[in-house]
Amino acid sequence: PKPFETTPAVKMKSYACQRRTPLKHHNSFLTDALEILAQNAEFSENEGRSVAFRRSASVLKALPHVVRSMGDLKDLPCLGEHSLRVIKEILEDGTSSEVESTRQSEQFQAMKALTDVFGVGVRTADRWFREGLRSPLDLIPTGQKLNHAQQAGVKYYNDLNTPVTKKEAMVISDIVEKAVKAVLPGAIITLTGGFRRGKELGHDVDFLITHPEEGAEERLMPKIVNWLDNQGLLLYQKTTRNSYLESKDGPARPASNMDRFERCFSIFKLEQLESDTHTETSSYNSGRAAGTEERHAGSTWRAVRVDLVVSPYSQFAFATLGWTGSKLFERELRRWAGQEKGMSLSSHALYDSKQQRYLRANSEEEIFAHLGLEYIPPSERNA
Ligand code: DGT
Ligand code: MG
Repeated sequence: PKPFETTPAVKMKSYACQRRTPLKHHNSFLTDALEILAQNAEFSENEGRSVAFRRSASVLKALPHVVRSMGDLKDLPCLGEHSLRVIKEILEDGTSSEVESTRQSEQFQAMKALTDVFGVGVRTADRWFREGLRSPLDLIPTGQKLNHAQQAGVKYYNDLNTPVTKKEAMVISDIVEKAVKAVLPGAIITLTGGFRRGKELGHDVDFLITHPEEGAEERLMPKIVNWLDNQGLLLYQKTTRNSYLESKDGPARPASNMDRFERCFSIFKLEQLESDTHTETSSYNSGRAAGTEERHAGSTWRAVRVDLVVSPYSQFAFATLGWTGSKLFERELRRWAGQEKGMSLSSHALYDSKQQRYLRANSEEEIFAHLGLEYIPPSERNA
């Protein structure tokens, strides 16, 4: 092939849920940059701008080749003027000045460090930033009022910002399996989130739990939590009850994309894997500026974020789809349902406004079919 020939245009669908997006792709040098701008927009609560950058990045992730010139982007959807400008700069100069100055700005770095604390959202981080705080370490001398989640977040800051490996996720799977089976025989446990999509590393481990007998899953979480706690496996947990039936705004139209399942945000105390204790333990705490938990070199455990969700069997397919991600893929599924199909999709149900009825599904495949979409397996939902 001639060296400067542009790659033949790829026919690309405009919704991420219409495309296959593998985990490993060819354009990280561009998508990392666009995602910095997306994150920065989130820090200033500019959601529209953030989603625009995320959609642009996602299109590049779905490309089967490296982008080498602007010509390679011809006919691609979702690439706005701003994203194109950034891409052009990177293709020509190797970096984008806007991305680099964002990355290096005091505000961006502080917002990143503060929102990296478990339990701290953008609003809180922004308030702290305006009060002069720059890192979790600043929280202690200023005597900020912290809720229980944030206290745990500060205490285990280093561990919780050390990516969870697939191996660790598997160990936690075994523990959760054991806990759930002990309190409700016959229950079904599914690993969801990034690990279901094939990621090697994650920020947490997500599980969905159900039981084939509808109703058997009610009030299950406190029992699971009790079992785990009695084994000394929990450093923190907050359980919220199922509020789906009580909600006034109708099942498929929750107030936000937050769902209403019985849910437990937790921090597990995970015994270090034999092979990791010698080689990796010290790296958890060394060389990191922030973090407040002094841990001795011989420490044999570490803190890991685990999310548990309990779903009734009749909603399990929707919950599985809703909890597998990626976040952008989920958002695009809901947008597709609403804008293209006149339907409303949540992690609980799918409502067809034209037919004025809920559409049932026993599998993710059936949900894609209801939505008129080709089935995309979890490993290709990395939008
Ligand atoms: P990571 O960062 O490695 O944990 O990556 P993910 O993709 O596992 O992200 P995570 O754990 O934040 O969330 C897993 C998926 O679950 C995410 O793609 C969307 C969904 N999800 C997270 N929180 C909620 C929620 O409150 N409600 C609903 N409906 N879905 C949620
Ligand atoms: Mg996750």
